[in-house]
Amino acid sequence: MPTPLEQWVEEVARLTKPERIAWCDGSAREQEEIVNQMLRAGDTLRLNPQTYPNGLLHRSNPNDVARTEAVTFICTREESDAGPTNHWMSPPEAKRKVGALFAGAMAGRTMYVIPYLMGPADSPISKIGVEVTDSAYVVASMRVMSRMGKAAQERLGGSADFVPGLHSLGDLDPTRRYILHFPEEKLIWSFGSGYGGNALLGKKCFALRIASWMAREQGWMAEHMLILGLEDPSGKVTYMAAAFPSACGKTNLAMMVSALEAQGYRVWTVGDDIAWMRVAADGYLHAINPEAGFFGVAPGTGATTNPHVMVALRRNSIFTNVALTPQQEPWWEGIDSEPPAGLIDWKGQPWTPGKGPAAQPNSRYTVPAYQAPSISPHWEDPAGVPISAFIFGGRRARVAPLVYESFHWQHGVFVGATIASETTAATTGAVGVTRRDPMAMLPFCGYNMADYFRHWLELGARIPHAPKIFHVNWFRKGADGKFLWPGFGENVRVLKWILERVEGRGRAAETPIGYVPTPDALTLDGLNISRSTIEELLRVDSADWTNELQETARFFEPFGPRLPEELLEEHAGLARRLERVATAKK
Ligand code: OXD
Ligand code: MN
Repeated sequence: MPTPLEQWVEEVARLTKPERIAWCDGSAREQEEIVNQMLRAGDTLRLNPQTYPNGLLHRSNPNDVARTEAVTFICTREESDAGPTNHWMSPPEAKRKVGALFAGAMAGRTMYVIPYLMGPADSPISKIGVEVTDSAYVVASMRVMSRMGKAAQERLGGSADFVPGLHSLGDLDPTRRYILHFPEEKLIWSFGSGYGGNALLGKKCFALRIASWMAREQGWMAEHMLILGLEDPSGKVTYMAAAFPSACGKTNLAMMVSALEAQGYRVWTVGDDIAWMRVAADGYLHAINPEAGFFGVAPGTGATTNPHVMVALRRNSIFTNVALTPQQEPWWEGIDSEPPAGLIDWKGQPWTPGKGPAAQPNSRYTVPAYQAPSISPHWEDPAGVPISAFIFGGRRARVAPLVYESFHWQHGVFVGATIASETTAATTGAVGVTRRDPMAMLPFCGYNMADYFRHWLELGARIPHAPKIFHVNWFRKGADGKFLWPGFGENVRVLKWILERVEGRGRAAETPIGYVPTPDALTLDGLNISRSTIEELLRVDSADWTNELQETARFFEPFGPRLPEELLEEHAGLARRLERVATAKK
């Protein structure tokens, strides 16, 4: 009697007609074969074995370098269950249309079957997925990003409890590219792209879109959040989870070298992109990182912005669409060295100044998490780590102060639901446009976001020790257009204030938007920053926020009556508080 997995694999083989089927066990021998396959295909090179042992450089098709939200669909029976922020296709139409593309798509190719585990091997919070793919690059990347092969296969046994994901590169024609999610049957179909966020199905497709649906059904949370531990001078570690839109520095924050290390404050990394969280018996929300690696944006990463990752990616790492030096080492803008003579750009062409960036702006490194010097000793703790604070943030040149704390959970959900950010290169489309990105989940919520807000509100009421909710903005600019805050390792000063607020200390002033630190509440010693800059960073401008209120109302409109009443209450509350301040000033 075939197992449910064997039956599904047979079914997709009948559809896609591969030349051979390879079941991945995650062994070293298999890895060698996969790498050889990639080298033979000509789109992958070995990096300098002395300085980057086991390092690979992969060059993707230039039309396939970022997530493609316009062709990412949630396929629910009812369109309203996908909601106004998702693209929707009916399941029968999706199966017909994209099924026709999958038909025979793997002819002449190997079909790899990758059983994988999202989360630590012994954690009850972990889940199993199986990706079937015709891309060797996907196999090599899944090996870094998940616990794949034997461990997952053994945990699955003959059970049907896995999320199937079918992936084919097809012919990489962007007009035949579809990233489909069927949350009602917990199924993923991805066709026509090899880009990480579209093709490594454990990541955005399973761990966020399908998992967010499961989390609502089963009473837990799947969030686009990094997880870090802040150690204080007594050695106590307080865990925080933070949501920022793509390419806003989550990886750098999670792996930060603290500017306050001499004072005993140190940051430990648990995860850099996704958190799965459940209420535990101790009354805290406990988080695991479902992933096993980091898939980070390379440009802008260097010894000053993220020294820990620069150490980590020296071995066993895959680089995608970065430039290559004559020493066969990876190079990108912001790596702390000038472009060397003889640089080869991400398309494999000789690079010369004036030719544009040598590395694609969304080029990536894929590195095993355990290699990070900052990795937390608890990163694979089956029970997860208890979360004391949620931090929302975005990239905002104006409006949002450096940090503020919400008044209570419901207000915090409003703060998360209304975050906005200037867009980056992580997805196709215009860069630098401000868009609302609730909880940084806009591209990743697998269902109607109004219901997602409801889930947040309801779950909060069930967490005896609910995390306090904060908002940060490292990107505020002054009148001269320059960033006011130095960012990176200095951000620990903000985390320290958050820790103090969690512990019921930390000075703050009440403003219409929440509690903002008083200028003397932040630990600023050793930092060359003027009092007026700090005041500007912490300023809450009533006119800006009144405008923000209008934009928020416009953003809420399409959700109609499905939007929880509580968010409208919070909106009205903010309006009232701004009004009161305006009246007092007159
Ligand atoms: C990512 C993203 O790659 O959010 O993590 O786009
Ligand atoms: Mn992300």
